[in-house]
Amino acid sequence: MSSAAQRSVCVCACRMEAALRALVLQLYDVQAVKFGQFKLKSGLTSPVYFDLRVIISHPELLRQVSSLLYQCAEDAGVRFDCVCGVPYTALPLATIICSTKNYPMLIRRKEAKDYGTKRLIEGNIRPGDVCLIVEDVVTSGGSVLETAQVLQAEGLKVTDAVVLLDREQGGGAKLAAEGISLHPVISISTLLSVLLSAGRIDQATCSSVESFVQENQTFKAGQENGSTALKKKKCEELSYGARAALSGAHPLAARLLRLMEQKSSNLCVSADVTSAAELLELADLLGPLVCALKTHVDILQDFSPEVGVRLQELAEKHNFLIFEDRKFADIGNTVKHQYEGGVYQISSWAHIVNAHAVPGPGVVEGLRAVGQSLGRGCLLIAQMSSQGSLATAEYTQAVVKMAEGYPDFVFGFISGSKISSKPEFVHMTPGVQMQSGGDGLGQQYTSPDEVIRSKGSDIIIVGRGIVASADRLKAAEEYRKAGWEAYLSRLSASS
Ligand code: S5P
Repeated sequence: MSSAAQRSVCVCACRMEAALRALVLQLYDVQAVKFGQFKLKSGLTSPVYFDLRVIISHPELLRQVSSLLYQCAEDAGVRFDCVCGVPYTALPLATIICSTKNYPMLIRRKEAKDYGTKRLIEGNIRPGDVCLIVEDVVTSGGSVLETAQVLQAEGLKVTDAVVLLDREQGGGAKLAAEGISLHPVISISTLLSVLLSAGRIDQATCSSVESFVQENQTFKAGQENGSTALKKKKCEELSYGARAALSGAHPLAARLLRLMEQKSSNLCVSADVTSAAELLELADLLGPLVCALKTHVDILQDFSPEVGVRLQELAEKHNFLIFEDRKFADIGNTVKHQYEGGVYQISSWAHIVNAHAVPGPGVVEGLRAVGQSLGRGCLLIAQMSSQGSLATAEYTQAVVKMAEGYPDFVFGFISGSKISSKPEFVHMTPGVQMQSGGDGLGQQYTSPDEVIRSKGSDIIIVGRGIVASADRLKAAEEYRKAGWEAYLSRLSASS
């Protein structure tokens, strides 16, 4: 670098430092930062309190903070397509960034409206876009993460967040463990040292805040202060095999994850054929390549109890699970009968069934009353692949919550992407074909690579991509390979 260039970098850095110093003093002067004894929401008494809401009463300061937040993202080389502020204090900050820098904005609602569209995000959502999160203060990182999860459930990517003030209590580490880089404009240490050197606070105040920060780390000691290996493990994606060994894994999920690892397959074939002979032929032909075989038993023209028995034999022979895609959606008492009795006696031969959550927890309880003692498991339908699906982000989140209430029976989801960060849950995604497009009846297709690598799902469900192919075995092998390679590259990207 030439000496002139070096000088200009130095001038820039000094200017930036001066700007930050002036900002800290202004924040103090408008009482956005206060020292004393403050009772926090958590019940703790803190020697420092931040109330950045006051900055909306100071237009010049509001503009300055917004500009520094944007500059912070720019300096870190963050690439993004749109911006979302964490409600509520960061909303005006995000608005100013978007209007001055020409970015589309999204608004996250804290509560979904109970009329109209019931959306949790306002603004035009373009799945796949990268959304930058803007926040005023980060303590544990919880609010940023919550907003990120709502955005991710809508198909947006969240890789970075900018924050005006990092309290340095573990929020950065927590977000990093979730794959989000936090970029603070000011850290609490910088704030303290500026205020101390300007004589706004004394050494005793400064020390008491420092001790408070140190003693109130929110990211658990083992994760934050442990060995590098431990920290790395937290950020790394667990393999299917490792997830099978988790103590909280449902026995059927563990069996499924284990056999996926053994067979190098995250492919579930949707055997949507209408004759029993063809179904059994398909199960025998593709059995070695799949982790699960999905049936719609009620489309068979010639079902007999023999079909269930033969399917079980083939599942044993080729080591796969049988998933009856019955999509139960009634009150508990009715689904109990539908699962256990009638013509199909589904619980006697299907390892896995699925259910809509729309009736409420009773649907799970009815199914569980039949299936749990048989060692069966259930997937809740949290999202659908079809165009115009009414499953909103709020609905999907409620389904995840419902699933968490039944860990002894519900072990995962039918969803378009990973919707729960709990590694015990298995995500299965339908609407998969190598080519994008649809079927003219509302089905929408995504590629195996997109589903597994980008959307973080675990299992691809492929129907006509294989069943309608002239060479079903060859097509199944292509899908198995594509799904598995996507999984391997996802694993290596996280390590
Ligand atoms: O949202 C969904 C849920 C399911 S289970 N979308 C789906 O397509 N399915 C099922 O997956 C559907 O009933 C069908 O059996 C399979 C997809 O078949 P394909 O031929 O379109 O791959």
